[in-house]
Amino acid sequence: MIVTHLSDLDGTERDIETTNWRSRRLVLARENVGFSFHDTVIYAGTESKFWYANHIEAVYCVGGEGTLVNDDTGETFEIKDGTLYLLNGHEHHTVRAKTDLRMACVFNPPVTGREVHDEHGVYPLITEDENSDSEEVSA
Ligand code: 9YT
Repeated sequence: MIVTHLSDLDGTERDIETTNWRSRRLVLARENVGFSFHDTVIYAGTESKFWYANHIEAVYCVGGEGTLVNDDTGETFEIKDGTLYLLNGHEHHTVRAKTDLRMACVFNPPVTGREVHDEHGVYPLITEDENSDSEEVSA
């Protein structure tokens, strides 16, 4: 069993901040449980484009207000406390945060923590491999 608190992650390599968001990764691939689990805050007033070509992601809003656009279809959705979106089709999407949006995010396959969004907003597929440092498959 692993017990942790969000504040334990502050300033560690599990705490990632960009101009638009901060994400603390409570569960990563190294825990070897088949998913990663993140507490992400998307900052008020920002617009972020994402595309997870290699991952399925569930995003559950637990605070704040914003909008989500499915850039593949043009559909727009309101995001507020209690909204879940499941990216089960690797959709290109845009998140606009009206206020700080607090999101609980689950990724399958799990994020390792070494991914960096490429120019398309894609995370490469990196798997934990006990025989090498990392295995990277481009998107
Ligand atoms: C809302 C959203 O897509 N969050 C993703 C998590 C964040 N980009 C991370 O931890 O890398």
